[in-house]
Amino acid sequence: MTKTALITGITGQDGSYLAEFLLEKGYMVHGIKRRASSFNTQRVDHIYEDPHVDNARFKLHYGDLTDTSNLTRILSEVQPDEVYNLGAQSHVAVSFEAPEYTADVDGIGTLRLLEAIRFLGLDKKTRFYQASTSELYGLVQETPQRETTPFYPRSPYAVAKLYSYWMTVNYREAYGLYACNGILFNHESPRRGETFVTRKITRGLAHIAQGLEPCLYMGNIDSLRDWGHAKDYVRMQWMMLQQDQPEDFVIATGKQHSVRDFIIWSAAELGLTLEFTGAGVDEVATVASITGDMAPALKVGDVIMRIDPRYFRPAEVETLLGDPSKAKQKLGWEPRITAQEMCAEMVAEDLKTARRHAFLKANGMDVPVAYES
Ligand code: NDP
Ligand code: GDR
Repeated sequence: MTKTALITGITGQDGSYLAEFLLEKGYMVHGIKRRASSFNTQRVDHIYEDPHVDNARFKLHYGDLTDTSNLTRILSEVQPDEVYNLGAQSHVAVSFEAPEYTADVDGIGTLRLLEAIRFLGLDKKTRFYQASTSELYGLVQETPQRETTPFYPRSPYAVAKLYSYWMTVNYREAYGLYACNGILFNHESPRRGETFVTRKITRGLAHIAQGLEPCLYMGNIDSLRDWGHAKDYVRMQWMMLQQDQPEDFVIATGKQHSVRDFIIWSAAELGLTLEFTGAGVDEVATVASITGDMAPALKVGDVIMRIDPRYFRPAEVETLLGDPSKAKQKLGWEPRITAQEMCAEMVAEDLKTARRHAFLKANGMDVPVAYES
């Protein structure tokens, strides 16, 4: 029998990969998209199906995690077997700028969904996945971080997600709902939002190499993260809802790298080696050597990265490293793509776009301008 899934955040990085994955498994996939003044479905346009065609298996509904009646109506119409709550104001730095909105969407939004499932009597039918995060560990209390490591959130985003984590546990314990938290460490891809650090680097360096931008401005480049590929991580989101009993899992690679490493890898993909000089806010990265033809706009000695304290956070999460052994033992899950392979894929995609833009610019045509990141 065809299963039905409802995905909040379907227009985001994970939502788009998860929708592809579930369609391949034969699911009917419903997603919630926000009303915006311009198109915001680029990541799922390739799987869009004309709703006028019989047996379309992909359907989008207008909605918002801040709107209880909207969520309740959609759940009532869709009657999903599985709900994946991926929707969120997901940018940690932005959560310091908009803490109340972040709490409403990332915290109370989860409660609205859980309560609607209960209110509609779907609690025996519907399984619920909550997009929890390694940001819950914040000021880390134990390394590596596992399911039992105490939480210490360090941002309005993480505090809102902590509320959702416990609400998910509470609905499982109080009402017997099949509800799970995936505590996911950072995961990236060519579809990663342009203002998260990995994509900012791959896109920025590809632009600089093609002469479209002068320099990358970064925050704390000594920050350490456990980076995986979003494709590997959405597979695990689905696996968590296929077990006999609902449980929470850490999803990570178990390997840690610095933001600086990611800059060095990305530069290497473009044929560049870098020299880092100076310290603190005065640190810069200079081109030390160039091979190949991927960076025609650069010469040895060019400064391609500077520090801008604007990108420092009021409270930083300095280091995260996950222990995915529970996921491996109980579900047989292991990441297939390494952080360096992922970096190469991201640079290759961003270079393609940058080359296209450089060609347009060279021929007197408009190209999208670089924007705030
Ligand atoms: P994205 O930022 O790429 O996607 C977020 C999605 O949420 C988008 O579809 C966005 O819509 C939607 N959204 C934002 N606000 C609302 C709202 N008020 N109502 C309904 N939908 C909304 O995030 P990712 O795909 O990277 O992450 C998915 C989830 O996993 C998020 O909850 C994130 O916090 C969490 N997470 C992510 C990790 C990562 O490393 N990627 C790690 C751990 C957890 P729109 O496209 O219109 O902006
Ligand atoms: P994070 O991801 O905060 O871990 O949250 P992000 O890529 O934004 O930052 C990672 C680290 O890089 C440092 N950094 C910078 N970050 C950004 N965005 N821009 C910069 O210029 C910059 N310079 C240095 C940051 O300070 C940080 O230490 C992501 C999101 O996807 C969350 O939704 C998710 O829950 C967590 O990952 C796990």
